[in-house]
Amino acid sequence: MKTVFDKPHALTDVPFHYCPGCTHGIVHRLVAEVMDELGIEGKTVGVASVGCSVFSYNYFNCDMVQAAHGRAPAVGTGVKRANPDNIVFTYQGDGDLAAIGTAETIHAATRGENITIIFINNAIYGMTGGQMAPTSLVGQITQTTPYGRKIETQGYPIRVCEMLATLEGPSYLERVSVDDVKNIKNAKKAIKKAFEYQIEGKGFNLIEVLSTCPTNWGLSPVEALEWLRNNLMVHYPLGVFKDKGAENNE
Ligand SMILES: Cc1ncc(C[n+]2csc(CCOP(=O)(O)OP(=O)(O)O)c2C)c(N)n1
Ligand code: SF4
Repeated sequence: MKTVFDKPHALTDVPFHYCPGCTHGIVHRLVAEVMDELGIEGKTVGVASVGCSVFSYNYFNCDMVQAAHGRAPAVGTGVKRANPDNIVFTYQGDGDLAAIGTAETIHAATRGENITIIFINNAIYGMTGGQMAPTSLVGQITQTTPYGRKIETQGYPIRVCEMLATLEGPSYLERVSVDDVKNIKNAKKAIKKAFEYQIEGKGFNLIEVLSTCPTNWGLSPVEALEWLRNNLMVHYPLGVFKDKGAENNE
């Protein structure tokens, strides 16, 4: 019988540990499909971060290293500089990238390091049980904001792509979502373009993926997708925030 749907080669056979309805798995698949299509599995090094996706080192078939919390862009920088022929990506949550790892993110971006960052924005700390993240929305109830995030005490949510777009270093910044088929297809296009930019030596690129955490949002998988659409996407508009490749072609 003809196989019409299979696992990408760049994913191992280890079953994902993610909760039902969590979109980490979709993003893993997209990254793996892109590796397959670009034929780069053998020279790709992924940097796993701290958070629910820490076990991504068990799921991707390429070489993987695991960075201390927030340090993935610094580790990725070292791997890429030591072996410029490797294709290097980090895979980080919002707690990892935009809280403890803010400095590493901003400095790798401003240096224009030729690495790809896959940034999972689910507006919460998933692994540790649902504390507020820098990207949690105003009013969002979390374990550490039981009455909702308040501007007076917790400040405003950080829009990472918009913030990094003020720097000259990044070559490509795009925010995507994986809430429906159309957006999943767009997300894959963006991830592929990011890897292609790295292969072409264009420098730092980051794809922010709006994602679900049904477990810590306290919602069913379907409700979580609706919450993402009706809330996350409103505060975090999808789109390209920087594309030096496109600018150069104008
Ligand atoms: C230095 C250090 N501080 C704190 C922790 C605890 N910790 C583990 S995961 C995590 C947050 C992860 O949240 P996020 O990056 O949003 O990823 P998610 O789990 O939502 O995918 C924290 C604070 C740690 N492991 N190491
Ligand atoms: S806790 Fe949230 S982010 Fe972590 S696996 Fe479960 S749904 Fe996904």
